[in-house]
Amino acid sequence: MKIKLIMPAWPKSSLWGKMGSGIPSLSLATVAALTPPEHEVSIIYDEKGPINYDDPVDVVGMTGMTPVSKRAYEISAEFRKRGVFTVMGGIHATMVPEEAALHFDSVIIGEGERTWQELLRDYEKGRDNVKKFYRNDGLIDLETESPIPRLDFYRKQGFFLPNIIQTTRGCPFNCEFCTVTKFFGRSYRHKSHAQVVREIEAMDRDRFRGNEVFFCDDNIVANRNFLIKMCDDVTPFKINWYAQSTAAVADDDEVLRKMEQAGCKVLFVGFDSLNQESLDGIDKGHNVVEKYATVVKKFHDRGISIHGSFMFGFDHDGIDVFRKFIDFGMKVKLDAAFLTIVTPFPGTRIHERLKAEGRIFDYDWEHYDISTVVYQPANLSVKDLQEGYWWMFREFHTYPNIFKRLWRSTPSWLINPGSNMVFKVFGGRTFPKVKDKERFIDV
Ligand code: B12
Repeated sequence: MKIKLIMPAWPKSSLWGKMGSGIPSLSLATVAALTPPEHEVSIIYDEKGPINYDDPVDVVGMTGMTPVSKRAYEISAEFRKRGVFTVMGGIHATMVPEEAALHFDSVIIGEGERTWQELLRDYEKGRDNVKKFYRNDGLIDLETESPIPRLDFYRKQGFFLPNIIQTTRGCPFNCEFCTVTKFFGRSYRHKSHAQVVREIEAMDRDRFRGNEVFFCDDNIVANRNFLIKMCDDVTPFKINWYAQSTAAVADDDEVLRKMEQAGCKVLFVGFDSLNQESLDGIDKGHNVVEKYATVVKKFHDRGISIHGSFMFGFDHDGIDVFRKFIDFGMKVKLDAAFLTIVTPFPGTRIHERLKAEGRIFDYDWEHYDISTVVYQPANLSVKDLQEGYWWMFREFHTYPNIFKRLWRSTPSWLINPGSNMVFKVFGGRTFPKVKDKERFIDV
């Protein structure tokens, strides 16, 4: 059987649509690895060129976040016109399976281990045997059931960070805006240490940038013992690695020391807000704003750069949040930042709440691109939130501000200047200049 796995492109009008994917999809590399070897499988990035709808193929599988879902539905429609069987899995399909089922022949809800193979077996018995929905009973055993992802598909495809690995799944927290705990429940599982080592060994690390590895765990620091042992396993590989974590790990000197020793160079930290009331309001009270500057310093002292994630437009946010962010980012020399407007993704508690309050005015998933206001904020007008965000994004990425933040900063020569320049160039092309910006500065 011939199977195509496709990553649909982001809307061209969005920041991510313009930037393109620097990191390839581990979701599709994992599904490819789960595909029995008798089938011919390929992975295609929609953003990298036109899809050949007439290429003979039996099954098309797609994944995707919410903002790409409309494009996924378009691609599926083209294949279905030609009689090809289409399947959708991943985060968006899992959060709104009934919607996805309107556009796909079948939907995989949740993890694809077990269910993908079950679907393919059913398909081989005849298309009529394939169910509309597949869902595992419970979660898979990550220690024994996870395959080595087929990263070989991404070689020579021009990805910025082609080597990716996931060692754990889940997060012990349940922040109002996040889908992770909805997807996995409050579970936190990890792969076996032997599997982590095998996955790194299988990577193509003998070329330019090949020593850089992206850990795409939801929250890599949630199991202290596992993390410490994993750091010991990773150290001999002498890789430079990047991962996502919470700010609280900065309190644990032993863990920081291990991470530094193992080659951790960048942490993507969910600070989310500089407004403690906003954090408390979204059940993220474990983040303490007063400690943020010390947190950044502690990481920097270990040679670990911080790419902070911040959201704007929470119910307690006023017009001062944009300038406060600039002041903070400049003061602590934040190496890079993921700046987003609060986005009530389907399946999240914030989506349900804002919907119940009648505050979501836009359900076009293409606008859920994390830079567009789709709901009525409580303490800001829609215009101020949108324009304040545009102003702040551009201001954080002016050449003098990039230079001041990175000068004598942590030594990640590749990713820090790279990320800032990408945000500067593509942010500049996506977000218009704001005329009366004084209203964001003089507060
Ligand atoms: C790693 C990651 C990233 C990485 C890499 C993304 C990439 N290349 O795919 C980076 C840091 C770049 C990133 C960026 C963003 N991310 Co992100 N990211 C994740 C994270 C933590 C893990 C995704 C992953 O690779 N998991 C590992 C794979 C193996 O698991 P999986 O995707 O669940 O796939 C399994 C099943 O779902 C299923 N499956 C999936 N697809 C398919 C397809 C088929 C055919 C089948 C059969 C099965 C199947 O089988 C797989 C094996 O079990 C998720 C959280 C999460 N746990 O999902 C957020 C998440 C996907 N990201 C999210 C967001 C919002 C973003 C950003 C918009 C954030 C920002 N601040 O800018 C950007 C957008 C980037 C982009 N252009 O896509 C949201 C999406 C919400 C939504 N409803 O769309 C999530 C869910 C996080 C959250 N807190 O809610 N992200």
